[in-house]
Amino acid sequence: MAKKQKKAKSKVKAAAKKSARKVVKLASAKKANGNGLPKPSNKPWGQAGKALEGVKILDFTHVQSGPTCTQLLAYMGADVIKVERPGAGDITRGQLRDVPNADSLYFTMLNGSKRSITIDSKHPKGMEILNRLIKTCDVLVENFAPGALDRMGLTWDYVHKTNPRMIVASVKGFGPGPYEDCKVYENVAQCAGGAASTTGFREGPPLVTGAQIGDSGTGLHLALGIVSALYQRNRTGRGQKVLCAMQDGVLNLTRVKLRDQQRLAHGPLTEYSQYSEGVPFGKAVPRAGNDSGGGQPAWLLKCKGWESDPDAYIYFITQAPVWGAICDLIGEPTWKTDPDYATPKARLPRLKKIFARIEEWTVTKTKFEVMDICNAADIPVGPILSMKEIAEDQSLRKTGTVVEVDHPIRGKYLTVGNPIKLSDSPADVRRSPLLGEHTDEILKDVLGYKAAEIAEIKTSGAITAPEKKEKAA
Ligand code: CAO
Repeated sequence: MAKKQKKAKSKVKAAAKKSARKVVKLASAKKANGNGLPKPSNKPWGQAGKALEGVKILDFTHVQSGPTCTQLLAYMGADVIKVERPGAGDITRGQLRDVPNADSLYFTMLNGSKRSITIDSKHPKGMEILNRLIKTCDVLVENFAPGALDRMGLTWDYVHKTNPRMIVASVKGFGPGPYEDCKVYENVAQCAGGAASTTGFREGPPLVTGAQIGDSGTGLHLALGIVSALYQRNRTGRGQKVLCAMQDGVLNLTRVKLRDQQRLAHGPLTEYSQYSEGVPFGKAVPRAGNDSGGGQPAWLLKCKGWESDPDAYIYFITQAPVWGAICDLIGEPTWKTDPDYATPKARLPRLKKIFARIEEWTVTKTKFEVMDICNAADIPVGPILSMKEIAEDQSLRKTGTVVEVDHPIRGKYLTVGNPIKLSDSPADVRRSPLLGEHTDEILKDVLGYKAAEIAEIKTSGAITAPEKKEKAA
């Protein structure tokens, strides 16, 4: 037994040495050519390996924020090993189920291109396996409630001592401060990050948005933190902690409203339709309905069919440089020279009237006709696309932004591929793993366990559901 452990230890050590050698290799390449880079590859584009090839992620994430991050890293070529609780797995496997007994779309659309291993982190043998993973992997990503990782025994000090190269990346609801111990879900972050108070209509209550800026938004921030830490590790040889608080992530995405909060001290926000309606501003940034949020006044306008189609709308931007083209299009050529309309400043108090007139024109056309006509004249507009239209959009399928994958239990489903396109690292979008689907291969190929050891692990209860533990006992 002791011999076996020694052997396993030396295997893990060898893997750690190998990754250390990589860093040394990079350092000597630096000496060789002065800029730290190898010679440019002459392999065809897309065949020189994936961007994050060789990076191993110990994925301790669940629900949405963390899984968004690790799915993106998997699309970029990292080997993402998702650790799940035996018998249960990520809670979203069973949430919002549409097909009985099949992993939900909630889970499958956030966990593609990953491998799944079941490990009970509260079982001594389970912790032994986790220790090997920590020694072997480059990044540990987690989004447990505050303190949960520490309660498992995986404190930063412990992980850093076990593998000084490991990057430990976390999503939490709040950063250090009065709310740091709180559990947080998407809409809590939208509310605390300033998005909800600035979304919706002035007369209505605060509104949360359908875009998951708290969860997926913070997951994207975390992914950037991780690749930056990996890059820095090439120089320093050591890992670091990466923390993204959901409140911070939402605020980052809502920064234009903090901009407006400061502008408010110097006078009314003239591009808000509230200004053109003569409604005074209060002390905080108000909700601005469908106002643009930028320097070019804009609004949502009805198109042909709006009476029966809830998505027959176009978003119309009255960009100043194309004001003349807009006037010609809507049949108001005199507005090009009329001092009440000719300049952006003159138009600001009249926006309501202007958009009403533009709508008289858009309502005679479908949103796609408005799109075609306006884009031909260089006028920026956006059709309100329903999810049905997006799901059926062939151009999104062609670019790999919407991808159909096949799942052994639920069959074919659509997922969102990699929205970030790398010309030399095309995304490899694969279906999500079944619970524990790769347990054996990870134990054997990644962690170097022998068949007899794997058999022992299986009966120990460290990787199986509690019912099976009872049977085995
Ligand atoms: N084996 C054994 N135990 C495991 C395990 C495993 N493989 N994986 C997880 N667990 C345990 C943890 O140890 C923890 O147990 P303790 O609380 O006893 O220490 C528990 O499962 C999970 O903890 P949790 O508190 O994270 O889960 P929750 O469902 O109660 O809370 C959430 C969920 C999302 C509110 C919370 O995780 C959180 O606030 N996360 C940070 C913010 C975040 O990412 N929110 C976005 C979620 S998506 O909307």
